[in-house]
Order: sequence, then C-alpha cells, then structure tokens
Amino acid sequence: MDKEQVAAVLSEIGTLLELKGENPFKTRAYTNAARTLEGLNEPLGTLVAEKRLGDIKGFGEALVDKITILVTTGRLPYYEELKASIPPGLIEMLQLQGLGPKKVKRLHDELGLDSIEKLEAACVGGKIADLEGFGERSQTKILEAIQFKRQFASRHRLGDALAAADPILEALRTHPDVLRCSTAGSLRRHKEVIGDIDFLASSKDPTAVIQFFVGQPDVKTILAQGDTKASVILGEDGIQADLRVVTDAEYPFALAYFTGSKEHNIAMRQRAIERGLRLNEYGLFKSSEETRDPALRVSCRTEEEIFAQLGLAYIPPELREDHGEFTAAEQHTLPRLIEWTELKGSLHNHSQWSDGRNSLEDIANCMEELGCAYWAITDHSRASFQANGLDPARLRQQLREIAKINAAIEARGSDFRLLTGIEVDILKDGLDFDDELLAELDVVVASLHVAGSDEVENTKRLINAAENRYVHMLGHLTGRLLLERDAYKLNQRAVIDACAATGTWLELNASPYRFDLDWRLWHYAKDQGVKCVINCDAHRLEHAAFLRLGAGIARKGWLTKKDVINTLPLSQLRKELSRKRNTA
Ligand code: DGT
Ligand code: CA
Ligand code: CA
Ligand code: ZN
Repeated sequence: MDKEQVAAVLSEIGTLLELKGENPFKTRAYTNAARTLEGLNEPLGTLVAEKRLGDIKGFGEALVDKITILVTTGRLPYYEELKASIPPGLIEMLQLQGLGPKKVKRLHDELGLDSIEKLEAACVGGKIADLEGFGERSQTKILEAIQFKRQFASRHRLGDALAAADPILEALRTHPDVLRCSTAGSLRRHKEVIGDIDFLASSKDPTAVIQFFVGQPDVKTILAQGDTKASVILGEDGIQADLRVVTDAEYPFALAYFTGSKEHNIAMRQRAIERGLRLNEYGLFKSSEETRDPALRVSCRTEEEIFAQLGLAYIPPELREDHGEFTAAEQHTLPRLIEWTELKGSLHNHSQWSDGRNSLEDIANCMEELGCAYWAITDHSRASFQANGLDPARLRQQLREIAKINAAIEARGSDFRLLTGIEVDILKDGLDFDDELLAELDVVVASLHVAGSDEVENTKRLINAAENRYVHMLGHLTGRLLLERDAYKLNQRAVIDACAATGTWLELNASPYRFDLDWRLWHYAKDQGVKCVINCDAHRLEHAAFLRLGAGIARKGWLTKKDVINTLPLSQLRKELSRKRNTA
C-alpha cells in the first residue's frame, strides 16, 4: 500500500474509534497521523524499510506497528475487526452531510438508530427535534441530507451522463471567454457508471465562464459557486456536474489530473518524482517538493507533451485505469483503439415482430440513412413469449419479408442490406430452435435470458451454446443490468475459453444498461483470440446511437478495429459468418 491508501485507512480508523466512543486523544492520533503521512516528502516504503517511522513526531509504537503491517501486507486485521464490529448502517449515516461520528453515536446510543431508514423514520416522527443538542433545525437538515443522498449522490449510467453533459460542453465551446474546454473524470474515461460529471475550461475571465455555466437551462440547483469553480445539479435525473476554470498554461495539466483515474494519477505522479519532477493539477515542475510556482513549470501545451516528458506515448483517456497502460506506453505498444466510425452495423437488433418498436422497412431505411452497410434483425425466439418471441413459422415469414425489402434496396442500387437472424434462447437443455432452422439464418445470437442459481449449470449451458456450430456469438453474457441487477452466477473465463476453442464470438452489448461483456474482461478475451461484436440490441431506431457508447467501452477493453467483427465490410462479414459452420 502507498501512503495515500495507508492514510485513508488510518483516518477511517480514527472515525470508527470515535463512533465507538474511544477517548479523543486516541482517535485524534490516527486522524493526525493520516494527515502527516499525506504530507510526507519521501516514499513510505523507505521509511518502513529503514525503520524510521518512529522518528516522526506523534508516531508511537502502536501506530508504527500498524503502518508497517499495512505497507508490507496490504491489510490490517485490527482495522478489519474494528470495522466488522460496527453496524454498517452507522457507517452509512456518516455519509450524510452534517453528521459526524459523535452525533451518529448519540443517535445510536440514545434512540437505537442503526440505519438511514430508521433515522428517517425518527426524523419524520419528530424524535430528533426532542433530542438534546439537536433540535427542530437539525432534524430538518438531516431529512434534507437523506433526500440529497438518495437523489443526487447516486450513480448514473454513461448514456444519461453523456446526454446531460453534451449540451453544456457545446455551450461552453461557443462562449467567447472560453479558450479550451473538455469533459474530464470518469465520463471522459468512458466508465460504464458515472458519479458526477466533470468539466474543465481555460479562460482569462473565469468568473464570466462560471456565471455562464450556472445559468445554463439544464441547471436545476446551484450547489456551490466560486470564482474558478462551481457545482450544480443537472436535469431531471439530478446528476451533479462540476466545472473548474484554469489558466490556459495550466489547462493540459488540469485536464490530465481531473481525467484521472486516481490510480492512474498516482502512477503518473510517481513517474514524475522518479525524474526529479513534481506533477500536480497545476503543472509539471522542476522541483523535488510540492510547488505551484509557474517559474518552475515545464511548459506543455497538450497532454501529449506531458506524457512525452514522462517518457510515455499518449495514453487515451479510456485506458487511464492503471491496468497496464504504463508498460505499453513506455514500450510504444499501445494499441490503436477502435473508433466508433469504423463500425459498419449492428448484428443483434429487434423489430416489431418481437419486442422492438419499428417495422423492418423503417429500420432498413433509417440504418441505410445513417450510413451503415448492414443491420441484422435478430428478434427473440419462441421461448421468450413475454417478448413476443417468434416461432419457426413466423420466423420463416419474416425471412421472406426481409428478402423482399433487400430486393427493393438492391433495385435502387444501394449496397445496404438487412441480415436475417434470431436471438435464440439458451434453454436448460439446449437451444430454442434446432440446427436446420438456424442454418437458414445469416446471424445467430444465443442468449441466456432465464438463468438458474447454479454457477456450474449456467456456465455449462453457455458453453454448450458456444459449441453449437450455427451459433455465431453469445449475447449479453452475464445478463447484468447496470444499477439494477447483478450478473447471474457464471464462470465468465470458462465461457470465454470455450468461445476461443470453438471460434464463437462474444457480444459487447452496447446498451448503456448492459455494456456486457464488461470492459475489464475484454483484454483477457482478446488474448485468448476471441473476437468481439459490438451490438446495439436495438429495440428502437434511436438505439443505433449505442454503437458510439459501445465503442467507448471496447476502447476501455483495449480493442482495435481488427478485434471487432462488425468493422468488416459486408462481403468479408459474410465470409466470417460462414467460417464456423464450414469448419466445425
Ligand atoms: P466518479 O465521479 O466517481 O465517477 O469518478 P471520477 O474519476 O470522475 O472522480 P472525481 O469526480 O471524484 O474526480 C475526478 C478526477 O480527479 C479523478 O478521476 C482523479 C482526480 N482526483 C480527484 N481526487 C483525487 C485525489 O484525491 N487524488 C488524486 N491523485 N486524484 C484525484
Ligand atoms: Ca466525476
Ligand atoms: Ca467531480
Ligand atoms: Zn436479449
């Protein structure tokens, strides 16, 4: 563990001890130690190795022991036991604005409150107002804090966050006082779920830019407004957005810093230190200690130049997770990541024949208009009766309809084609359709829609599906719905291995509710030789826009154009679609 991580543990120990009512000297010792560590000028590892921790003012034997254990093993049983001894509801109550450990302890001791729900009920029942030292006012404040936590401090899906951020970014771009601007944070890194949106701008007149930002039509609440930064709540979903305004000289450094991730930043700062430099949000400085002195700043106009100063190729924001990007950037082996414009269509989509919104004709016209080369219609199979799944007869009827539409498209000289297909259900004992029917279709996606509770069984069902020679790809492998439903139990790596062995592709479901397979597993899948298909799983025309989101997630998974099947032109795609059938 590095000093930031150790400091975080120590300061949490201080809080937990306070919750338990330990004497203030003991609790303060931990809080102070955390602050001291954060300000340290040399690596914690060195101090531990040279047994010099005890020389630091205020570091007694107990503290030195604990820090040593943390640094050398990455864990601390004392802390784990302490945390386990406290009801989790109390720790959650601490996250409410205005509630510190002392107050939470009193609420617990005097009213028996050990969860936010009980606290809320007590507020509604007027019990907090009667408590000595709290009163009517703090009761109202606590209720507000609970509501705030629920409504605003929540997490948001990438699609919603981008939709909220785009108009603001556009507005900032057109403002005469804005020199450069960008999103930063998890949004710029294309994380699947976003806490808050971060904007960054450079300007000679920060106050004017801040004023403009808080006045945007989507701003529902202004949480904080200063001269160079502001926080607001945007839109119906109540997503928080922060803007920081810096000088243009600071801009690339601030952009790199506020893009994160935190883990990536820590590694960057360490690289700077190894080169006798200091990196922070204000600049890269020729200095051996923390500074913001512009006279010491190494001038960099762009993020590229900062990376170059630290001996690195440019690392795209999506890769800044400290997941191996530094080694690759050092050796100049970073992949050229896929661009969403390289995608030629989606191979898993629905129409009004099952649970989609649109007719085949409307879908064909819209996707051709958008510039796609092809679009597969893969409606649900019979077992998905709640989604109006097709039986073999209706499916054959749909094939004839698609043939007619394609003939009309061809007649007017267009190269666009609808592809036929099915999203066939993976049942307990095999697929919903037999091989003869599957063999008639251009594209077969196999999906597990009703999973069991047994990991081994779920895994087996998916592996069996991959082993079918007519199954081109597995759809939304884990069934997760972000912020709603966890993945069902399965051994993802075992299924990936089976896909590799059988030449079966894996879908990257580009719906912002799914992003399934998760980006963290694509690197593994790619190393096994498994190809990716970025699919919209479109149920409406607008869902074609998911291609762009899906490409962002694929980029996080280090995927390139050649890793992704639906970057191929139609003729080559057809060849790939027949490969498994012909060789298996
Ligand atoms: P989020 O908002 O939870 O989805 O995730 P981020 O990554 O957007 O985090 P946020 O908004 O708290 O901060 C934006 C960036 O600022 C973060 O990615 C890295 C940087 N940052 C914030 N706090 C720290 C910190 O304590 N240390 C370091 N090294 N960087 C930080
Ligand atoms: Ca953020
Ligand atoms: Ca933020
Ligand atoms: Zn599905």
